[in-house]
Amino acid sequence: MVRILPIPHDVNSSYLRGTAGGPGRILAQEHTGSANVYAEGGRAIRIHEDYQVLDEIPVAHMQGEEAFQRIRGRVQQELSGSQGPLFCFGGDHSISYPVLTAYATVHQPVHVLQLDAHSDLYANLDGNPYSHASPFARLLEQKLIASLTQVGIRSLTPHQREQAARYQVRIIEMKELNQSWIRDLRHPLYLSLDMDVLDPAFAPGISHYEPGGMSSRQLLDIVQALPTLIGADLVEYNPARDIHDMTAMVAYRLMKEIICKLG
Ligand SMILES: [Mn+2]
Repeated sequence: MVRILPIPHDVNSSYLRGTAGGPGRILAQEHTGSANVYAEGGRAIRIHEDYQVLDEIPVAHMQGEEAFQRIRGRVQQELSGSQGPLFCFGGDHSISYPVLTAYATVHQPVHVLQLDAHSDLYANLDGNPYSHASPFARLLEQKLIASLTQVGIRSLTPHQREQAARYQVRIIEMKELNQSWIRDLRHPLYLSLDMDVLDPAFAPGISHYEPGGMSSRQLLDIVQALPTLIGADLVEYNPARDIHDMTAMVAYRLMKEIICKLG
């Protein structure tokens, strides 16, 4: 059974706070009466009835290494119980560092697919090595993931191109988007989905607006074409920037489709 783990943590965001309020707002969409519980493949995904929403990790106001230790420890604990796959909810993208560190500790370094407007490969940003712009630099330099494939990227700097070359990151930029990379993905596969991979027109409830992104349809097609996942996170939904919960509803739809891929 898939278990959902809220991680409301946004102190490592470089521009705006607010993503700590994301998990609660997305989960609430199931009970608004606006949509039914079915994924597009026909499967009913009753989050609160058929799956387990775990108690959130209390890291909303915790800083730095202390918060990451809490996240890493809790994810390790949940994974070692072998009670089924985890779906982690940010929070900002910094949480993927402690979450994937836990996967590497409990199982083995996993192959990661990152869907994102940004490569998040900065050695550090504004002097913060835990920045939400740096989780994948930390994971790669410590060899905590087996490989990284990034799709939808449209904000690369020369520094990030150097980092990508150094760590052999495969990048499919948004300007060259297709689906041929899907057949090259390796197992065990983990999905890290940053909501800003979507064009801001489709997902205004995010902190960083990068034009020229995916439509909701393009992203759903990609998720549905993926092989089975060992785990996933969904990050960077910022309810403070949303309009009538429209981005929360997109995230709710994506959560249902991703759960179908978690077995
Ligand atoms: Mn991003």
